[in-house]
Amino acid sequence: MTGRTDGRERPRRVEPPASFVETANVTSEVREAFEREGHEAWRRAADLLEWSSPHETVLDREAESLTWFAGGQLNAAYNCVDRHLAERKNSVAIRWEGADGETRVYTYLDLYNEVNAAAAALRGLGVGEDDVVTLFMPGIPELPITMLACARLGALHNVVFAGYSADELRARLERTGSGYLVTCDGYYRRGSAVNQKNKADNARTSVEHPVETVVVPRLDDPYLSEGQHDYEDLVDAHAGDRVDPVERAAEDPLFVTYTSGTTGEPDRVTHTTGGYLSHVAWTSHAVLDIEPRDTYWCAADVAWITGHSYIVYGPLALGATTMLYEGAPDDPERDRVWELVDRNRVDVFYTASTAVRSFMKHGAEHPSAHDLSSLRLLGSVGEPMDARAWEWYYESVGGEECAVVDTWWQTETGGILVSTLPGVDRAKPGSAGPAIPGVEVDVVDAGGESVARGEPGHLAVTAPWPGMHRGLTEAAAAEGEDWAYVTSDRAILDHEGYVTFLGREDDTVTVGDTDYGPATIERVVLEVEGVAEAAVVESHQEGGRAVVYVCTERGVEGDAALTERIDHHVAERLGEDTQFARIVVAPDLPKTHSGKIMRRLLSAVADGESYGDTSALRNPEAVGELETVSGDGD
Ligand code: 6R9
Repeated sequence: MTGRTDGRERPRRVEPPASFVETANVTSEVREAFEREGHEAWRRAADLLEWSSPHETVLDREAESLTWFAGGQLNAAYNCVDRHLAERKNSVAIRWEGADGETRVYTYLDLYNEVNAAAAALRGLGVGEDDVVTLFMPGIPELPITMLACARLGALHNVVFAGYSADELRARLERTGSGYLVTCDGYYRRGSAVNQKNKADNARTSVEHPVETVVVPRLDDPYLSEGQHDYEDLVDAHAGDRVDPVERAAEDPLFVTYTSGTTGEPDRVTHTTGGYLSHVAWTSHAVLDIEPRDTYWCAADVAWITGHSYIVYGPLALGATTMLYEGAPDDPERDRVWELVDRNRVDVFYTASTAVRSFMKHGAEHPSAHDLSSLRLLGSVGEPMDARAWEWYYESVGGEECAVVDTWWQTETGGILVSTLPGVDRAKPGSAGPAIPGVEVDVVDAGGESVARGEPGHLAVTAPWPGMHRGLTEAAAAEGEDWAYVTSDRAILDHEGYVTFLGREDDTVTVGDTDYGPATIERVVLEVEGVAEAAVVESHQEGGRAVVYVCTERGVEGDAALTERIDHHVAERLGEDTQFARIVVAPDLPKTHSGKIMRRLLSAVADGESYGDTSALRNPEAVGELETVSGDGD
């Protein structure tokens, strides 16, 4: 394999495929325009939408808080649905694949009817502008439909990951003062029906305020508790109703959500209607290169910000077909994802980098067994992507003919901020890329001063962008012109302005006298042939030394020879004093619903401590397997 970067050679650069460049949505002209026009250039993002009143300013720095597109009025559901009816009413808006093999297709006209009926039903229950409606469902069509129904009413949705416990749901109902809950009786996961309503009931009855509850019947034997409403009955009763989209000011909130919280307490984040929607439509267009005729699949959980921005709002704002998948990527077979790409002729595919590494673990024979020639662009998000996973994605999935983008952003940023422009910039596998046009980044030390290029520090975003969340626009105002949003991500900026991410500050691992971002060490471990996934954590029991968890590629033994190879390679690359306390070979690593490795849980397992509730995990079964493996190693 080419392109291994070991820090000594010049990293490999990959030009965008010629066929991609020919049709790419944006060219280098866009970067030049942003350089020339400054923040005024962001009007291009707003221009992708239809506004009922146009904005007066692009960015108002004088206002009490930074204001994007002030004076503009719009409705997000109108932009994602109604305005496409004239030209695309019979085009598919949502193509749904259920975990049990059921499929459903919604044209833009179907979606218009469903969203109107759901909005009428919610309004009938009392939902009005600025009310918070909590949605507690997996990836079933009723989830994007009710999100859009809320947006139509100017109500804020608060989507809670379906796997969360009753307690997590209760906390979110309470913290948002949400008086409405739309949930389901249950859903299918890995061949079994999972009950959802008991959790919802437990949460609902333990909050102080009343919670009007609607239940989507997903299983065969729906049942309701007293006073609850059946979603289908409600929507049927409102079939054919029309609800005027409520005009919202650009700065009015669109929804609330919570940060991923793999380490600390999750924070509440509120996104705006105009800035957020412009930002996600623009980045769907410029970075993910989505065109209205595309079938686009973002294989992520809708409850994650990635699902909000790039399953629902971005692609629908552009009038594309967005795929929604309820099940697990390897269920019932390991080639499930590729079978779906093949059968649905997916043009653009976007998923978590940790998912790419688990596909790599399962082996290239799975993608090669399918016709993936419809693919044009492959995207990755959620955790740093190492060069080997990048190359695997590019070769084994993309057949070296797709653009590959590694996109960095956060719940707080609303949409993508760092990524190559796929038809313009060369990719450097292992590095996410430069800031997108209009976004400025720097790497700073603990005191906020810029560090030298090539040195690690914190990533700071040094100019405002439209998708910034509400709290950020307010906090930033106090700082005046020189404000910067310093993230808790460790990163290195190279001389071409490309950013390499090293992991979160809170996951730092100390080895010898050096503090490493976990990704620095994990990248080196992932260079070892046969290692597909890796996570490095600090162990208190081992005197603060690092423990590394690895998963091997299919057919590779996790034996002493492998651990020796890892030790040897790490010592060679990072120095002889970089010794791990233990190397644990595991079948799978615990990941959150946003695909992030739960390093906190891994360090608890390493120390034999209790790790509490695992409901925040997408694969809770991985924990039991880990304990057995770690136990064996002691
Ligand atoms: C979209 C999303 C945000 C954190 C972020 C960073 C990590 C996301 C990344 C990445 C390296 C990438 N992250 N994308 N790290 N390269 N391409 O993931 O939002 O769930 O809020 O997480 O994810 O650490 O700070 P969120």
